[in-house]
Amino acid sequence: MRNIVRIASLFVMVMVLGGCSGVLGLLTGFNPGVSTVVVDDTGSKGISEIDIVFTNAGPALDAVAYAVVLSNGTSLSYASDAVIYEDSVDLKAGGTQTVSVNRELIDEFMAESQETVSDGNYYVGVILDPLSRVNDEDRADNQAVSQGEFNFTN
Ligand SMILES: [Ca+2]
Repeated sequence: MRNIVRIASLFVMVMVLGGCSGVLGLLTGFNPGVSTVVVDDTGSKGISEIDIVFTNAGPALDAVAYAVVLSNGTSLSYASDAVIYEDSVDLKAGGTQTVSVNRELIDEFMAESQETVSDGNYYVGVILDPLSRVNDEDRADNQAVSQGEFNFTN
């Protein structure tokens, strides 16, 4: 009995000290991710469509935010790369989900957010849950980047 009380108090301490969301993520196996980014750049302004495959190893998660960025390299930064599109995705338990973002959506988003980027060739990256709002036991799989660079023309 004493051991059970000890274990219970230790658990409460870990929850309080470690931050509830992180510990809950570890206990329940939440692990949304993004696996592939496929770009169609055959449009008159270069990049015309981006197909993103999201993964979700754990329980269902609703409205998980993601950002599409243009980057000069394969490592992505939500803070410093140009964000050309943002939305959220509902992820079913287990399996994968494909989302297509077309150029019209990108242009609308950039006009509204007043994001600007120079014409040029870029890697196209996707960052899932860029502000770390959802439970996730492994954040290493929350970014994916295109195979090579693609032209973006304003
Ligand atoms: Ca993850």
